[in-house]
Amino acid sequence: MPQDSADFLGSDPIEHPSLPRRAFFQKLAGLSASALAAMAGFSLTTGKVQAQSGGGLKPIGYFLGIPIYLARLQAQQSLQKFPDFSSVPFFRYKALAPVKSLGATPMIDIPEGSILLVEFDNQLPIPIVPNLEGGPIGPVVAPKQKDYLILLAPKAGTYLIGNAGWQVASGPAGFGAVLVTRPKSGKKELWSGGPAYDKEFILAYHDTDDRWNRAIAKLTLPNLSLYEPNYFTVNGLTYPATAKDPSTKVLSKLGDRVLIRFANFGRLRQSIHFHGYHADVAARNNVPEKNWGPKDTIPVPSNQSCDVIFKANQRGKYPLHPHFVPAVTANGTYPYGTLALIETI
Ligand SMILES: [Cu+2]
Repeated sequence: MPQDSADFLGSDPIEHPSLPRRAFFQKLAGLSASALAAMAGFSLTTGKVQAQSGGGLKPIGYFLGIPIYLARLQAQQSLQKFPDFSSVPFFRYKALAPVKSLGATPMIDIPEGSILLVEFDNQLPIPIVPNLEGGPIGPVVAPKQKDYLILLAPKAGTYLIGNAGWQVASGPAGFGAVLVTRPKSGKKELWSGGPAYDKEFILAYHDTDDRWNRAIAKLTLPNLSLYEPNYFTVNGLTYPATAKDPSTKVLSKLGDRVLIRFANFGRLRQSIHFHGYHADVAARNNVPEKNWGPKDTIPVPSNQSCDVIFKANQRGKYPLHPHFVPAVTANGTYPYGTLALIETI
């Protein structure tokens, strides 16, 4: 590894704002995976995970009555072709079955309050430090090694799993997995007693300066003082693929209450604009919004989530896109990028 990349790649994990449960998280994260496995009376290597009809995970064991879930992700490099005929290297978490993949973005779906072990199989030539934004930071996972991020699933909501080890370059590089925790009520509501919905979508945004990714692919340090993103993806996809993929085509029936969980892994703050409908913000970064009111543009800060609900009160096809022109282009060519479609039938 070149010497000049040492600071960037081997740097200490960044500090994150606290969650109320952070103290508990860290206590739990302090246990090794094998210690936790021993206490729970099962072996991680023989623990079986089976797919559920809903695509969720099944518990692999229990600890003091609390269900334990295992989700497996692999960190790998890929080369993505864009409609401007360029190919850009990305460094992403890939979902390993039965973890679902929304486009290229893994989605872990478990009940709130459960114990989650996320296994990271690092196939990259450089270490990663997986983390939950605002929550625990996992171990350093060396190249070609596996290790676990262990956490207590926070209250029902939408959370971001990133790579604290690469600091500001992590999102642009492509890292990101969404953690959705479900309310104990078992109902289609954001949290127990919270806003209800009929259909649900998860849209995860990334912005990328391809010069950064090309530098990282050569194991060199990007010019961190200059960030001019020119590629933009939602669930790892770009328009027109976004208009066809079931994860990014917001398809519903007239009268449905449609929940969209926005997750922004990029460095830019996005302002996501609706055509055809107004949406209510239900929670910003899992903090319930007290003052509801119809909005056609929803700010989603970097490394945060925002849960919005709109009523599909008219039929038709309408664009849904960040209100930032470069974000609907591929290196300046329009219309690509994070342009997506809402269709109500
Ligand atoms: Cu528009």
